[in-house]
Amino acid sequence: MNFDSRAAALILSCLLTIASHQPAHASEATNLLVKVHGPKTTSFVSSLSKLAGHSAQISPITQTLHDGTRWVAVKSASKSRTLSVRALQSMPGVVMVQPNYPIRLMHDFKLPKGAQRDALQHQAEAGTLPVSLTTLAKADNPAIPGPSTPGLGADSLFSQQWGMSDNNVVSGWKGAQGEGFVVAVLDTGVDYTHEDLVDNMWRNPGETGVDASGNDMATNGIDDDGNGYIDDVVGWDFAANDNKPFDLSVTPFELLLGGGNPGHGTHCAGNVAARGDNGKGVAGVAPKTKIMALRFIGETGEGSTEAAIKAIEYTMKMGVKVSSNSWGSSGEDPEDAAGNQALKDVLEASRLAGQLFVAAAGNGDTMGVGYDNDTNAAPAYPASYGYEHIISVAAIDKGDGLGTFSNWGAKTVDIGAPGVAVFSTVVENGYTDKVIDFPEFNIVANWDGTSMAAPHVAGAAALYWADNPLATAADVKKAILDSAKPISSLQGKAVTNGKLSVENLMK
Ligand SMILES: [Ca+2]
Ligand SMILES: [Ca+2]
Ligand SMILES: [Ca+2]
Repeated sequence: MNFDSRAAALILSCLLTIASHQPAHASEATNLLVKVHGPKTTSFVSSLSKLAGHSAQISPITQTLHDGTRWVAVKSASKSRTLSVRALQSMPGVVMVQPNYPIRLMHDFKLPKGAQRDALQHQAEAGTLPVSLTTLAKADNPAIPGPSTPGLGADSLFSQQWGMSDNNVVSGWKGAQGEGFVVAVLDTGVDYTHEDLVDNMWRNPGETGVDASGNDMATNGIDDDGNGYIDDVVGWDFAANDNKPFDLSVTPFELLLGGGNPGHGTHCAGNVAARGDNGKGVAGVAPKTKIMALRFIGETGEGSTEAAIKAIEYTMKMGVKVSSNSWGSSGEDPEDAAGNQALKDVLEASRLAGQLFVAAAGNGDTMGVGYDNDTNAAPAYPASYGYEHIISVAAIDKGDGLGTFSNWGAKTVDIGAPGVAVFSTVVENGYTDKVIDFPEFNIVANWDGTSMAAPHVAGAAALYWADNPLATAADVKKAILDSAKPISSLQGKAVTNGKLSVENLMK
């Protein structure tokens, strides 16, 4: 099959992250999450240390939860020294043990077997691949630019963002434009040096300015605000464990042959809050809101439940109200009755903290459930978890059609938003609606996915909440859902039967 003709099918196969299934009840493992009675955490850690000696690394990953428990990550030091699940389960204070479910970008974006793939491989072996296919968009972890003054002027590429006109966001900007508000983007990171994002990056006030010795707190190597993270100025990288949540992507060649991250988080961040009216590029739904970059999926498209939980914990610690979540976990295999309880527990904590959790409804094709997937019947997590602070977002196209790949669900999907051929920011000062664009090889695919739709809703939540600071998460969700514009493609397929309307929301 020709890749180009498959573009619709491949649409964002890579753009929603999904956890792969691993045996949940393996008797031995090297990487586990353990739920412990909170007061017993210290004694658990010390007795486990004694039991496992130096063969295990033990680290708490949540605060004490509403039920008095907390989650601890337990890893054996080497693959050959596995941990006995039974031994862990029988330890005093242990409530349950589960796998540290992987969360990863789907890899089926890669070229299927066939002539095109063979030709690329042949060229790679011959060393004749074009440089454009083997070059990273940008090297990892560039320095974090200091604060600067945003420019002024029209966003010259704004007209290419069909989703912004569809929502009539401009009419929603008559009042506030999301000033003073922060949205956390939990994803593959963000190109925080991008000209249209840099001035909207969140700056941790506790790591900004100078310390008592006159050194820049952003780079002094000290955890100045005592939140457990050193020099976390614009967010944190929970995948690489450093203070630069840069959106490192693989080369186009690697993406085509082996899969990986195509710069997903930077595209999502632009939809939330690319800087508006700065004389550059595009504008997000909330053009003056700040983006907190929380990277928990790496360049190969892999992350973990542990890293996702730490990112959510970080948002709570830093008082964030809205997070944008274009990723999925499938630790809820029907054969795995316990499911991803650790993820569920931290989502309940997020609900209790008064947050709004905006989630991509999921792309059925990438989840192995096929097109036209009804999440009432085949749920997609975290979007389909029943917590009332989640807004589950389907993808619609320019003509109000439901994206062919998009999940839907009369009770489990709330609303539609732009998610087909979405134009936004990409790594290294780029702007595009194409994930990959090599017409000379007949390889072209759009930025399509519920991954792209969710950030539009997160941006809308920021706009509304900035304007209504006394509102609760429930109020904001109700306002967004109540102002949805009905469209025929979502009749009976979403709670609202309709799509996001920033214009109606901000009236
Ligand atoms: Ca810190
Ligand atoms: Ca510091
Ligand atoms: Ca701009």
